[in-house]
Amino acid sequence: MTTINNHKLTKMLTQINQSFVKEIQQQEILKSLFFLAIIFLAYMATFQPVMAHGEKNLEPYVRMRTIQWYDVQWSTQKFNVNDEVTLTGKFHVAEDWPISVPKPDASFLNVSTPGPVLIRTERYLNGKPFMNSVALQPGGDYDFKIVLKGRLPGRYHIHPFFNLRDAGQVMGPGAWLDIGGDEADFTNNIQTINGEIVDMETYGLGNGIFWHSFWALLATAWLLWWVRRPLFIARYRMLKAGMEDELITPLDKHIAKAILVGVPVLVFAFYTMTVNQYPKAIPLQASLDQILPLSAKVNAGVVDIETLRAEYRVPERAMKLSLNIKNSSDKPIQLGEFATGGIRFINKAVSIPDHNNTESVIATESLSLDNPTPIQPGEQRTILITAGDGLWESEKLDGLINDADSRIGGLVFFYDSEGERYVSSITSAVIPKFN
Ligand SMILES: [Cu+2]
Repeated sequence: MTTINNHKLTKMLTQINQSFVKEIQQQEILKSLFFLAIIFLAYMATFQPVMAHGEKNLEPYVRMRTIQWYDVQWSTQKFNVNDEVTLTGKFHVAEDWPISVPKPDASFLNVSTPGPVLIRTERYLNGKPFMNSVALQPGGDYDFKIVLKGRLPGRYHIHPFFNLRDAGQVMGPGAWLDIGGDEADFTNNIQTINGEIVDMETYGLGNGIFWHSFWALLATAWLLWWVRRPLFIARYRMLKAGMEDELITPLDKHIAKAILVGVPVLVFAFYTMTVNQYPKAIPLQASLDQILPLSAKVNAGVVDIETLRAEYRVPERAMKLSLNIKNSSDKPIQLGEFATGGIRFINKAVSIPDHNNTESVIATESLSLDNPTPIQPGEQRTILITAGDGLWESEKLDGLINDADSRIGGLVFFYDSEGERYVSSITSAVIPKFN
């Protein structure tokens, strides 16, 4: 009797205990949900409208030592739906490509947009049209041209960028574009090689939806066929118990055979129908375009530059570069600009004919030279330049000193007495100075 009583008692106690534990658990869950909600609301309250889109997120050495953009220019920044706009620019592929970034042997030049607000109609690299990815040569200079057409009205911040395989996106300078007009007016008609005019906005849409849904339904049905039964643990136990033959029924086998034969037959049948209906078709291109860099660097052998020392002074937010410059041209030259990671440090003492209407971050009056007199033809001189501006911090380039790869890269622009420009790419390890 006592054992039964004890047993009953234990059971009762356990039940009480369990319901108590349950109540406490529920309370705990409610409490945590409440706190999560508070945290979420507090977080939401600190949100600002997002004005950037990740340009500053990439490590400074990737932004400074991979694709070095310059002269990026929009033909217009205010246009209407259906109007064409041209984006042109140049970039230098840094010689000192970071060791941790895969070499740019498959890179895709694109334009970042918030959704399909533009369509790209043409794209050129060094004057050659190209559709695919391209292999870039470190040390090479390239010029590009992209023709776009307005699609959705609005005001957008648009950047050219390079997608580097296995490395990510290197953003070029951005610009605000105002697209006016009416979305309904947008047309995107092209003529096929058969002379037929097709509307690219709707062409083949029904077909695409049908085939996607068809395969999705078939795949889901096959998945559900198996998922509706007891899954892993039950099946594992049956397998352990030597009942593996019962895991797959004869009906399963029949259906599997029907799919195995049916799907390839279906694909082949519809493929044949398509080929008969469209005998002249060009497959989607997936090759790698080979486009050589511009034949000779504009400044090859004319202005030689060597970086002797680079020092980043944290309190002053200033990069001090000691440069050894040899002017082999026949005119005096002056250093007018230092550009890195999307920032342009301008020496206001030099008048610069500008080829840039993107609002790449420009620090005017931020570049000073210890010896501003022009470098004479044949002269070799070591000068100390200081690029000092809060932009090092606000553009998050000063994170360089915390990188495992604390090397800087950038472009130095020289101008001779007749306004001719010489571009040099520099690179150096950076020594941080904290006081
Ligand atoms: Cu932007």
